[in-house]
Amino acid sequence: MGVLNVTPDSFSDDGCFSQVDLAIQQARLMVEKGANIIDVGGESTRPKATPVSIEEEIDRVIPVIKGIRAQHFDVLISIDTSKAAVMKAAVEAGANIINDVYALRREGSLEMAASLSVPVCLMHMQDKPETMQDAPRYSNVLEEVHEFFKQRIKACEEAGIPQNKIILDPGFGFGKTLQHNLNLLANLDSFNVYGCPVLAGLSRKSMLGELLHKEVSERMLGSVAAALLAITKGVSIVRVHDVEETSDALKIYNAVQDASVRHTDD
Ligand code: 8Y7
Repeated sequence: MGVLNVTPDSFSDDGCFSQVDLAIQQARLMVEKGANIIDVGGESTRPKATPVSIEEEIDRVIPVIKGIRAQHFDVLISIDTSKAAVMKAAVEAGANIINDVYALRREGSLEMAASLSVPVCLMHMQDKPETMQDAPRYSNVLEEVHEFFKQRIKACEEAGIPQNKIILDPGFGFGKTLQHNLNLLANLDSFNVYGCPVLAGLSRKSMLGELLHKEVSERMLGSVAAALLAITKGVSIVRVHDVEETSDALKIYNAVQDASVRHTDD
């Protein structure tokens, strides 16, 4: 899953291409480099980020989703939003998956996702983006994330979203300290018990910065290593910025996996 941020500052507009054209160009590049899903987001979920209105978010993401669809790329589109109205507009414009960092806990989103009948990614987050990194606390982060998944799967099923349409994500960096994140990463394989695909988003995150003492722009190799580690623990989807580099790592991994299931040289 390649990240496509369509916030006003995410593309340098040189005057020749519109923001929408640049975003579509970026999507094309990610598909060519091996992305199977493009995650389109119009609102930053970074700590301290200011929320945007429904109208503004729709104005940002819908032209990009329609544009990607018009190019007939062989790719799924996920819409990164927690707002019911944005989910509806995005799916009507051609999005295939809802990626909600609030795991359908905001007003009307559970019912909306059920009525749209597309797969949903339920991400764990403690608190909300504005304050989640102030003082994250758990008695046992792993148990609490499991408990959260059980509750959200149940809520989804009661709303008419079957388990086979659910993707689970422990939400690295969302209301978690470095130790919480490492504990979750070390035990990522424990989330495979639900029979749902697991998604991991580790790309360029501050936990990598803390471990490597590197700025965002210098975290590519760490991100690839973290993505590969997540894959070895059974995740089905990795959400990344560096599609080409991650795709190289996955090709090596897949070749070795294929060889190990064949057991012979021919
Ligand atoms: C994640 C995410 C972000 C993640 C899922 C960033 C939108 C922060 N991170 N969605 N979104 N999982 N499912 O650093 O980890 O990319 S935004």
